[in-house]
Amino acid sequence: MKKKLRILVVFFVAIPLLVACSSAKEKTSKKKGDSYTIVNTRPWAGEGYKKGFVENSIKDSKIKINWDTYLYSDWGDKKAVVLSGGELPDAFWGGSLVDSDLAQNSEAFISLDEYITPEIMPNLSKALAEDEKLKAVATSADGKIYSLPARVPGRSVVGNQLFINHKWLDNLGLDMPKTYQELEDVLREFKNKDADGDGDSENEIPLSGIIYRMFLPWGLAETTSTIKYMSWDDKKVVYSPVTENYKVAIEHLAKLYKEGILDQEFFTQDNTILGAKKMDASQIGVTDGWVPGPYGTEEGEYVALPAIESPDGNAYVIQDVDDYIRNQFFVTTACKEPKKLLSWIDKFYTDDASVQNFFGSFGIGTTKNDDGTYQLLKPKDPATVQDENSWHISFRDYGPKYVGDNFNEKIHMLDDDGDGFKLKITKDLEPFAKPIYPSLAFTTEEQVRLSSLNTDIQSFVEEKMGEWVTNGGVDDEWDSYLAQLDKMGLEEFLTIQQDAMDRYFEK
Ligand SMILES: [Ca+2]
Repeated sequence: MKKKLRILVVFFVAIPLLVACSSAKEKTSKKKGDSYTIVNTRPWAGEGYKKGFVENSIKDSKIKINWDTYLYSDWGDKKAVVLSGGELPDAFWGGSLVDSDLAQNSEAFISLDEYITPEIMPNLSKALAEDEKLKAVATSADGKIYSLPARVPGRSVVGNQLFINHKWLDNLGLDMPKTYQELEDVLREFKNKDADGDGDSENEIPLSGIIYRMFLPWGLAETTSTIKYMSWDDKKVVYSPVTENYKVAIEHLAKLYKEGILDQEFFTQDNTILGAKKMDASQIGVTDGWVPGPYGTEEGEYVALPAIESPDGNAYVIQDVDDYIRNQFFVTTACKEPKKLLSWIDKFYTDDASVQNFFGSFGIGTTKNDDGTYQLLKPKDPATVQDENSWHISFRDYGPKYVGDNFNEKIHMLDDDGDGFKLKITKDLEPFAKPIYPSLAFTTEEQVRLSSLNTDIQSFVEEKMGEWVTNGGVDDEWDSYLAQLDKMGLEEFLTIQQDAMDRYFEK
């Protein structure tokens, strides 16, 4: 990058000699340099995401962007080198860095507060003034903003959810379960009978997937927190694995395991093995996921399981998505003129831009109607689903964007495809969704300490989780388990997070 800057300087010095009549204003802007390098990470190769809004807005802003792009599969190895290699880029796009990167390299990044003004960033300033959650998500523990936030359009309230094999229900003449007891009875039938009808009553796996998502009936839902198993109640942090509900849940899951209802490989299989099982609809009765589609060729056998009434009378659903996302744009100390860069970035914070950068630009992935609503376009390749296509033709989950409340009402989705389909299959679950665990910001010291405490605590909790579900013993060992967690610093672990949550709600 330094080399490129030097070439630019030489070039601009020569310009006035040749173009004597160029305006003073233009010269000033060019002298300061208007070329920026941005590190960006992508799931796949391809440049489709730049077409339309991105290219046009760059042109309109009279700047040049050099995208330093890495595939997700390579970025893990390259990140440390890019952050410490001496030649920093001007900025990092969303998806490339997380809180701990900022904490460990804080000297590499500038605070953006002085640029978030109605003059330089009118759209973002307005959004931050109107939306307290956006501000809380963006603000660091020291009260400053080091990375820009986003609120994405088109997001369902419920993310991952449970699916049931309705062909198995039909084969055995069973009704869709509505309570946890009915679900358990259905799973037991799946286990004891030839649910898939292949003549073998021993080859069904009634329940498999990600273990923590099976804790739902006890109100222990997975959250988006970077620390696993965190929950909260009335602004107080709760570590689920030390609650009474968790203990009861473990006892029930141990019972299901012993009966062969819970996948016997639950704790030993990796994602590849689990993924292969999910691809074969003849193997699993109930499992989790984003949509039933990825379960392979027999897609259509699975339908969304309704919110199941738990023994306590409530129904719970998985809560693992948030439409508010932090860390979507970082500016480094290498950036010579952040003002111009950020004034371009501000263009991403309008409704039109947010739609285009999540679903694809107008004429490519979307159109804007005269009444102010938006229409999603079918992918050119009919074999591609819309949400996957959107990842190809937009920044999708990453990068600056913002829409207000109830914005989804303005988007005409494709009913049976991608995001439209997801919204359809989560609609009945929405009333049961609880507010998502807040995206907490930690100081550098807190972040380091928390990571260190969590390493021991999480590995101990998961070791015991697997042991108790497969071999039993949770009741006998519960007290010594709690004592061990105390020794591992559970109190400090919770205090750090409570302090962050208190700060979050003060903002
Ligand atoms: Ca069978």
